[in-house]
Amino acid sequence: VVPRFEIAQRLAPPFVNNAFALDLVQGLIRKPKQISPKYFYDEAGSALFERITALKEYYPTRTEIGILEARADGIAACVPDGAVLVEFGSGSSTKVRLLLDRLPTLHAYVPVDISDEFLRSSAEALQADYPALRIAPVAADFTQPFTLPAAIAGRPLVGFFPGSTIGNFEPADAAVFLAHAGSILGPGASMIVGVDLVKDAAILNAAYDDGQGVTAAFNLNLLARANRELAADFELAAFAHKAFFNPEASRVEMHLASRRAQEVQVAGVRLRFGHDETIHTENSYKYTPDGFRALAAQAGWASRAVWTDAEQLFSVHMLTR
Ligand code: AVJ
Repeated sequence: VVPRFEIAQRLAPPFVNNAFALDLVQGLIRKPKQISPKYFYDEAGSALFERITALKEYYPTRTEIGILEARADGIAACVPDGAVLVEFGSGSSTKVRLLLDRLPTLHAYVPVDISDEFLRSSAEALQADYPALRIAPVAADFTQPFTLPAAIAGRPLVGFFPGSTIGNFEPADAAVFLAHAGSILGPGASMIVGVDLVKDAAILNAAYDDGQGVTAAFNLNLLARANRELAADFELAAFAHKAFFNPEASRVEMHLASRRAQEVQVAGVRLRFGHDETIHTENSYKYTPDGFRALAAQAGWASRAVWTDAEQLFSVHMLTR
């Protein structure tokens, strides 16, 4: 791995402090080439992800919503009166509404999100629909230490981490994140985590390579974003979307494969791609109920309950510590 300061020296002046430029060039110099999936989510990428969640092949979103609805009583029974719900990476605060509807005694909701602007507008929209709810947004990177609002001190805390976002972490990093969430929430806390399940490869492959090509566009948007933001000259038609379940690693992998040998400029740096050379853009880990319980146990959490749908596509875990 080439050190970051050496990468920075190679970037054109406007990009020396640009984290996306640094991470992308650093990742494209490596073998195999790679980049963090966090860069998928600019405005265009977030809109494409919204379209993915509505695809017939992409079962996770609707299945998790179905579990949260069908198991609302069981979930509510695990949340003490007067508790505070803390959502890690709250985005538009859509799924939490399913919980809020069933938790009338909740003291407050703390959405934590890196985008300050998005956080404010989502909190405002939520407040309009839940006028009696205390909403205390925290603008922070939820993977880093942050402080909860002082006003909620002494309240029982319940974390919420839906969407199988946990699947984007390497398993060891997922355990580190769960331990970090545990130290922020403190002893006696609970945590509700949505986790995609290991299943038949055909179902997984279709979910990440849909017939309409929306997931392909989502993957390729990484290159389009580099063209927009980093003065890059990726020819999108010269890269192919690849997505497949890797059963040994228990993860769906997404890659972008160079359709021919080519050279590309990114932030003033020339990069070479071989024919069929790939950029590894995402891992989406899948767990069995027991496998996730064991991971949570490593991070100091005990399993109180796990709910799944009838087809065993998705799971929602209730953890306590
Ligand atoms: C938002 C990380 C849960 O892994 O299923 C969807 C992202 N990637 N289609 C997932 C994604 C391709 C999604 N997560």
